[in-house]
Formats: sequence, structure tokens, C-alpha cells
Amino acid sequence: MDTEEKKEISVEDEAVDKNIFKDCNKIAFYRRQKQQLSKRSTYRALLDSVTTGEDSTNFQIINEATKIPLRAEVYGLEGDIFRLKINEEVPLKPRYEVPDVLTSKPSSLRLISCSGVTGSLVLANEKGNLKFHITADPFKIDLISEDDIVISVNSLGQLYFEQIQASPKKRATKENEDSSSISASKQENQDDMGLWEEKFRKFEDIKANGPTSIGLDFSLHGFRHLYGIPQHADSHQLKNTSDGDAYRLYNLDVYGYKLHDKMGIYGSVPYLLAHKVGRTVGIFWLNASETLVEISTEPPGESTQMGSVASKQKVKSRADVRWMSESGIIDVFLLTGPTPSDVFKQYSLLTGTQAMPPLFSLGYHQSRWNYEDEQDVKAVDAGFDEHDIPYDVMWLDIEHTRGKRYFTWDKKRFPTPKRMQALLRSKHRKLVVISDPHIKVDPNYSLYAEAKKRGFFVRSHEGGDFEGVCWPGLSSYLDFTNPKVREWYSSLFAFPAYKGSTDILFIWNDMNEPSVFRGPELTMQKNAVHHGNWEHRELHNIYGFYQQMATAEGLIKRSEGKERPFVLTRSFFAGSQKYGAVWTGDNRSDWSYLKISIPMLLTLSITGISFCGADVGGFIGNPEAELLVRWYQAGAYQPFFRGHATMKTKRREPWLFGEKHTRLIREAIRARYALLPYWYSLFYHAHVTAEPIMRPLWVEFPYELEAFSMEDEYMLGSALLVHPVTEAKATEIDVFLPGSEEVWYDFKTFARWEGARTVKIPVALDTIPVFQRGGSVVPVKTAIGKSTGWMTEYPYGLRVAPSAKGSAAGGLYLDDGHSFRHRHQQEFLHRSFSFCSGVLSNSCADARGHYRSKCVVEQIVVLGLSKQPSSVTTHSSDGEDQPVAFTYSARTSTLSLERLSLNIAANWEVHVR
Ligand code: NBV
Repeated sequence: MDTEEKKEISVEDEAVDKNIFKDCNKIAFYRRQKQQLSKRSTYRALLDSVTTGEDSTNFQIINEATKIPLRAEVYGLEGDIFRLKINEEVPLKPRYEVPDVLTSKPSSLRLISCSGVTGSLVLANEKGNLKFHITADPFKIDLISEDDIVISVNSLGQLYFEQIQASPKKRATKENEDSSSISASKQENQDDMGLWEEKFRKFEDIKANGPTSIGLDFSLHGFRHLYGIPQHADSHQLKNTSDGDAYRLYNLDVYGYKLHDKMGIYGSVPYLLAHKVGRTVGIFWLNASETLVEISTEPPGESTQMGSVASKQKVKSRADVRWMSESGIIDVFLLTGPTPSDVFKQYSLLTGTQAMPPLFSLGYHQSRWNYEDEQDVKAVDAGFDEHDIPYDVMWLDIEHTRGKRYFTWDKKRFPTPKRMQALLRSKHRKLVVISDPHIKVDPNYSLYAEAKKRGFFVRSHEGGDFEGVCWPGLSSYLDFTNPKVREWYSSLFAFPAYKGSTDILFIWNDMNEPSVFRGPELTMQKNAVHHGNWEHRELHNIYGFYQQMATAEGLIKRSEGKERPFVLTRSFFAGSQKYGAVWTGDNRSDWSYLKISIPMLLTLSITGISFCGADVGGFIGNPEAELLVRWYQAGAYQPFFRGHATMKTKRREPWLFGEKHTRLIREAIRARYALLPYWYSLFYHAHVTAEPIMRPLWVEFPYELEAFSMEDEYMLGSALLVHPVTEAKATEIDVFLPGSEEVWYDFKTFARWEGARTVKIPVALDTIPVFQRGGSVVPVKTAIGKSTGWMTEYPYGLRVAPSAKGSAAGGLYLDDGHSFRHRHQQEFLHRSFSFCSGVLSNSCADARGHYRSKCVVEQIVVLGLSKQPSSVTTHSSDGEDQPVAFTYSARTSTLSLERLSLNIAANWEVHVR
């Protein structure tokens, strides 16, 4: 029995068998590109061929050896973005261009052509601060900002473009006549080039279009710190790739994935960021086929070879990035920054921002493969109440269905799903159920029968529906790339169609890489055929994106456009943020997986996917109590917070590890609920301005070189620094507090530190190291209920942490938490808090918003006050001044105001004298 078959039957706790998956040297297009480029054939731009289209400047590039012409198009886009497209001038067949990712046609701005020296063309944006300097021979492009070369394209001559050819049989005669061209057929004897056929283990990939791969290099001048291109179980800062060790972007189901490895796992975002003091840039490579990224960074050093002037200057560090994709076209966006938030905005102009989630989805989620039946669900639900632990969502995995037929219920285990949902609803809780993309081959399963009849499945290259083995046994796979299939799939979520579903049921898309048990690398054959006759190889990485898109649309449609959806997906692509949340798949109950969750989530966050999380406790294995506690503490400060475990693991509901651990887990979850107003406000900002929620330190402290590679701590928004404990038996941790002008306050003890230092923090099992940045006001809830919905009317508190100069600012976003009325009817509140010269004020941050809230601010805590105030008074908008009782602690330098009743939606001031 081979490993794939074993997996199908049992999910054993064994290390990843890396033989199932390809390394670079087993990838034919990688070998071809490496071999060809060692010969260094050059390209020349024919600048006398320049034409100006409606939106773009176009010219030809010609390969000096083959004389094959390519067409280059340069676009200047709104928001200081340059786009470069390179395609064949006259392709034999159209090449795949990724649809549906760009939010709208990006609006082009006019580029002004300035005369360069002979043999070059300079295109400038209207402001004139950014220039695209195109050199003809050899072809290269420099992106210049204020006289500095920031990015060079093809300066290493790695442009690579395989032309689509007629199949070998058809062109055999012609090629006999023409022996001078570097033709693919010459190399056909060299099996290992994998031109028309590629073998891997027992699998044969017969390619309809032969070799079609593309590649290009980028040099980033002055940069050494690169980030992005998820998903890998690796460090946040990208590493140098030695030969054969490129980062792979190929969506794969890798159970218990290996850590510190560049192999592709569940999702791909072909988008890389580079940062140096004074500038951040991005490269977005819009291609959905298998992609490899090589990185080489050179450390700064003294020049030895250059002329006298140059040798006096330090040679700048440089990072070279080479992208290689199996097919499609070159379609690349250069995001010019200059700040991290500019780059985030630029990327969001292209792919959209994080969807505004329903509030409940920011609470705690309780999952397990599987909760057995309705009795089990009822008991677990009651367990939370008995132990006074809030939670929002119960999850049902594949066993809730009738034989893994999605959209059905196992009648024995779940005979009354609506009644079960009524119970959850009574506590404002929700249900999430799984819906995978594989559909059981069973003519009596109406969903299968209908999809089959309507030709909605992916087809195999021999014709007929593709069939592969997955959880239900033999299955076919819905072709979500077809808009008609998506529309139909969406309609399946309508309440009358989805029997037993109610409006508190939401969806989880798993196995959508897609996972195919006996397939090559456990996925679909690359020559399977999709809508429009595209081979699977063209679009593999975007398959899961489309399922989540269709699911989210289905949930919106079932509510007639009124309610926000919640959809969790395992596989994703650039832009998936528009459709919901992502998690990091099948991790293990091990300290190393807890630790890696931080860099993995930071990388997702900076590539647009803010709503992300890792299975709390680890999916595979049985965490000891200490690890579980530490994981809850870390998860409480990560955007998607779900406990989940595989089959056959011991039950691990929060109260099963003894009194002490129950208390610790309760405290961690309650800490999450206390911060919900802050979380929700962060999501609002991610949605509106594309600011990530979890931020690596370099994003908030872009001048702090020391912080550029830190990944054991991070910022949650701009106000909180979190350093989860990820080591067993820790008694002390080192926390780096950045910023020479910053002050920091321990969120629990209120101890105050000056920034730009590493402090040793003693930790007990109940310590969650969180620090509030001086200069911030953080809104909290002062009481915790059963669920987020239960707490709607609960009062607020404000944590005021003055900066070194004594001032602070913050805000709160609020709406009904579930509908689109915030968008369509402007039913929201956006308040702004500021603390300056002893006056804390609450004012309106966005006059468009109107939402009624009876909630009050009940408690205000001002940190870092060196002396006891003589009086505290409140001033409301009607002019009435009220003295307020207060307590001052000289030990913690903290002023506390309790039992206030200041309406959250009204303008008021609190004066501290
Ligand atoms: O549906 C079962 C599991 C699920 O619990 C897990 O979260 C997914 O990542 N699923 C994978 C399929 C089986 C994994 C062995």
C-alpha cells in the first residue's frame, strides 16, 4: 500500500513523506529554465516599434537567438503602480491570463514619454517622481524614484519565454526543413526536459501545449529584507535560496507539513514585499500556474573593483528575485511604496481589502473532527456555560454529512439540525459546517446528478468527468472556474435548497487545493480540463479561491444581499481576503508549530489576508496541558481563533485538563472577548484602508533595523505589542520594545518601560506578554458574556496609555455586527478618542455614520500618571460638568474611573487636573 492509499484509510501521526512531493529538480520547467539561462540568450527591445495604446505603451522584444518576438505592454496605474505585461506577439493559441483577481480594471494613468538617450525610452508618471527607464540592448528596465534606481527588471538577463508550439507530430516535417531554430523537438529526446510529457513517480503528465514556461528577474537595490509569497511553513523574512531550493508556490495538501521548508502548501499569494530604511516596495506576479521564486541577497560591502568615486561609496546591498512559472503570461505589478502602508494600499487597489467579517467570527470557535452527534454538540455547548467560558461558534466536520455528501446531514447523528441550531441561537451562537469541492460519484445524490447533467465537473484530458478519490470515495470535482458553476453552487446555500440550514449556519471550505488522494502530489492531474478548455496547470493555484468566492456569494444571496458571510478556506490565492478567512491547515501539537504560527500568520497578513489563524492546540497529536494553555494564549491574540483537532486525538475541550488549566484557558479566551471592540475596529481599518491586523514590527517601526527580522513578537494594530510564550517551562522571556521615543506599558501590570530596549519579563503560566504602546487609547469591554452577540449592550472601558509627551489617541468602530447596513445605509459609528493636556475627549471620527447605541463607557484607566490628580470632571455636550470619583495607585501610576455612564455615541470630555 503506498502512502497516498494509507492516508485515505487512516490519518496516522507520521512525518511528511517528502517523496510524494516534488522538489525543484523534479520540476521540468525549472530544469529547462536553469539549463537555458546558463547559456544566457539575450533579448533586445525594439524601441522603434513603440506604440501608445489607450492605456499602455507597447513595444516588441526579440530573442536574439530564436528571433521570436514578444510584445511588452507598460501601464502606469493609479496609486503609483507600474504594470508590465509580456506575451507572445502572435501566440499559436491564447495564453492564460488570470481573470477575477483584479478588483476592477485598474485605472491607467498617462505615462509621459521623455526622450532618453539613443537606445532607451523613459516613461514617467505625471508627477514626474517615478520613471520607467527602458534600455533596448540588452533589454532591461529600471524603476527610478527621485533619481534612485529602486528595482531593475531583467538586469540579470533571466527573461525566459517558451513559445506555444504545434504538437511534435504536426510540425515534424517543418522542423526537418528548419534546422537552425532552437526547437523544442530537438530536445525531445532528452526525456528529462519534460517538454510534452513529464513523469513523476507513477504519474505521467501529457501536455496539450508542450512547454510554455516563463520567467523574469528583478533586482531590488539597497534591499536585504524580503517578505511575502505565502504559504510556507517558514520564517517571516524570506531566505536565500541556494540552487534547487526555490520557494515553491503550488497549492498542496500536506498533512502535518514539515517546518522550515520552502515546499508549497495549501495556498499561494505570488506577491513579495521588500523593505529597507526609507522605502518599501512590492512585486505582484499575477500567475496562477505552478511558480518558483529564487532569492539571493547580497550583504553590503566595500567596492574593490569600481572606479575611484564609486569605491569611496559603499556598494549597496541588493536582493535578486527570480520568478518562474509553468505557463500563462508575464503580468507583473511593481508597487512603489514608499511606505509600508502605501504598499498595502497599492496591493489592495489591485486585489481588494479584507472583507468586513461578522462580529461573531472574531469570537472563539470550537471545532473537532468530529463532534459526534447532536447530544455531543449540546454537551460541549453546555460545558462552555458551566465553566463560564465564552465561545461563539460550534463547528461540524465531514462526519456530519450522509456519507460525505455535502449539503446533507447524517440522519442518525444529526436528526434535527434546526433544533440544534435553535439551541445555539438562544445564546447568540452560530454553527459552521464543512463543504468540500469533491462530490461523491453517486447518481442518487441529487447534487452529483445535477452537476453531471449540466457538465459542471472538471473534465479529464481523455474526455469525460475527472474522477479522483477523496473522502467520499470516487468523486468528481466542481469546476469553480466556470461562472455558471459558481452561480449554481451559490444557489445551493439558499435556505429551501439546503435542508436543515438556518441563518446561523456558515461555511468551511476544506480540501480545495484541490486534494485528490491518488493524484500526483495528492492533487489533480495538470492536464485535467476546465471551462474554456484551459488545462488545470494554468490555474491550479486559483481553484480554492474560486470555491470560497462562490460560497461567500451563496451566503450573501441566501440573505437577499443583507447579511455578511463567513467562509473559512484552506486553499487561497491573491485576493482571497475579499471572501473570508484562511487557516494554516494541518499543523501538529508541538511547541515548534505554535512558534511557527506567528511568522506564517504575519506573512499572510502583509499579503492582504488579515483574517487568518492556526488550529489552536495543533490539529495532529495530543498537546500536554501547558502547550494547550500557551496555544490558547497565543491564539487569543491572532485574528482567527479556533480550537481544532483531528480524529482519534483525545478530547480537549478547555475544561478537560484540571481546574488550574481550565482557569488559564478561560482567562485567555476572556482576554480575547475583552478586546473585541479593538479587534472589530482593526478589522474595519483592514477593510477600509488595507492596514494589516497582525503587523510585523518592521511595519510599525520601518526605521528600526533591529526589528526587520523579528518574528517572535508582533504588533496587533498600532497599539499593542504581543510576544506569546512559545517555549515549554518558560520562566522569563526577552521582549524587544522598539522605538527610542516610545514608552510601553505592560497591559496587565501597567509597568512602564522606555522603548529601544530588550526587557526580561518574568512569566508564569498565566502570563500573556502584551504591551500597550504609549500614545494609544484601546477600547475594551468591561464585562464578558456567553458570546459576542450576548455582549452587544455590555459597557465599554478605555485604556489610555500616554506617550512620552503625555498624549494619546485611538478610536472605536461599531455597527450591528452582521449586516451590510453599515455600507448601504451608513449605519455605523466611528468614534475618536484623544487625550491631551489632561483632557480625554470622545468625538465623531466620521460624520457619515449614524448608528444608535445605548452602550456606555463605564470605566477609564489612565496609565503612566506620575502624580495623583486633584480633581476629575466630565463635560458633556450639553455643557454640564460633573465631578467624578476616582482612585489613584501610586504603585502603578494609574488613575481609574469606575461606574461612569458616558454614552459611547456622544461627544464628551473628561478633565484630569
Ligand atoms: O475534514 C477533515 C480534515 C479537517 O478536520 C482538517 O481541518 C483539514 O485541514 N481535513 C483536513 C481532511 C483530512 C485531513 C487528514
